[in-house]
Amino acid sequence: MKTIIKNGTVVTASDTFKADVLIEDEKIVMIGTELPAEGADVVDARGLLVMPGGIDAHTHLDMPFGGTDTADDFYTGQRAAAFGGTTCHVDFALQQKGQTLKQGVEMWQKKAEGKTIIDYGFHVALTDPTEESINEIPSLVDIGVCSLKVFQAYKGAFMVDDTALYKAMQKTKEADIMLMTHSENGDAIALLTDELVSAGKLDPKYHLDAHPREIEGEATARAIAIAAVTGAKLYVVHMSCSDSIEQMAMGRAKGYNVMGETCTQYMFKFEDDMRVPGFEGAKWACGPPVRTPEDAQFIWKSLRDTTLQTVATDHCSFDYEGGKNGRNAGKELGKEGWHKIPNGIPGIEDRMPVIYHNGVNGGKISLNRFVALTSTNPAKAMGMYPRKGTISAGSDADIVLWDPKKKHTISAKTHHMNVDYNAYEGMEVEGMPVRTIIRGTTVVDNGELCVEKGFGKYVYRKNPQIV
Ligand code: DUC
Ligand code: ZN
Ligand code: ZN
Repeated sequence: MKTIIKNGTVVTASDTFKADVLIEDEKIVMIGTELPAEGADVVDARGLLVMPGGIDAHTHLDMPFGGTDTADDFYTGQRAAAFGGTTCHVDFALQQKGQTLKQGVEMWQKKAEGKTIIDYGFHVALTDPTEESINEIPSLVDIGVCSLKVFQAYKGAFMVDDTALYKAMQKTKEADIMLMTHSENGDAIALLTDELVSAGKLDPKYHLDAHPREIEGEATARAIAIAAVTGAKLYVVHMSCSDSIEQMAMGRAKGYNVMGETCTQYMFKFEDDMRVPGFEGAKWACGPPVRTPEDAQFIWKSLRDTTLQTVATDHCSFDYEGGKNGRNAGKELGKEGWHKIPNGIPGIEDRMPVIYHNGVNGGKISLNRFVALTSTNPAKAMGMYPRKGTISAGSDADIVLWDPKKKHTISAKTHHMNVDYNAYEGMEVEGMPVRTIIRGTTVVDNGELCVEKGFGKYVYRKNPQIV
């Protein structure tokens, strides 16, 4: 099967140029001007940008959490991703207590099986750091997993202590695996939570008081210090504020193997959104919490100056009013107290348009930087480059055709995510994907899903790079 994308403007993390792209079967085979079109399906991309498909390095689909399960499973989440121009994601498999890391991955493989629309990989979260589990880490590369997550928060659930973090880093260093941290001080959060709840402070806004910015900064500094001592590669997920990002800047200036991710919501949702009267603030409960408009500006600056190198979503969807009509329970669980709100914000579909519109159109980042942050850098960090994350001969033909003039108003009424609200409701964006291609096959074309469940393939990943 041959396809040629003609007359478009190819955009990579480094270059923007007019060229045709020839695809044979699943791969890009040639890029050039006036390429012969004989025997190929011709896609006319006049007026469109031809970019590598988005890669979301941080999602939670079909995950049990906070006394319920996420609203999106692999089908609805990946379908939404494809509509938003994302062609690949890496989801978090959780090790279950008493089980091996590999069993965690197997469990998540089963959740994905038969439901996939886009390509995907798994990180695995170390939640039961026994000697056997620590010793198992290097063998993860055999199953295509080159990233291990450690929670410094969620005491009593996922959190592990610094001994485990240190030992895990020694092992990831040995096996060339990326160690990822959720960096907040879980002991402090647990103490603050008890204090607030015992004092009857139960409204959603108290979630903010239990997750102060200083303890995100502290936990980030601790993870970076341990990475420096062990020499491990460290990727700090969902960095929300200047306190942690300044630590990242320092670590990188010292030449440590460390990098940071932020997520779309931290540039658009703020503490004041959680402080509104009533229960509405529960929509924005996530960990780390949303911060301030000043932090958002700091994040944009850090995305531009390369202190932060990826934008993911931490997509973790719970209905605002769940638990009825056969739907999973959602945010309403926290009506008894903010500490029972399942943490998470949806966004797998919106990341690319929202960052493009506000970042590129808004003059905050260049078009090439947009590609780097949303596709190329996540591919490198997660051991998928250059197979994914670029437009280059030999790469998978994962391509998004982007109409820079197409306008769209984001809304839960029209989104494809299986959740009853949208974090960017009413945002008018200019610049939308019009065709999403994965391994040479059109997956979404002008608002129509073109593949069956099961199309997406597992990606074996190796050799993650600090970008
Ligand atoms: N934070 C969230 O908001 N949801 C899922 C897990 C996490 O760390
Ligand atoms: Zn997290
Ligand atoms: Zn997460």
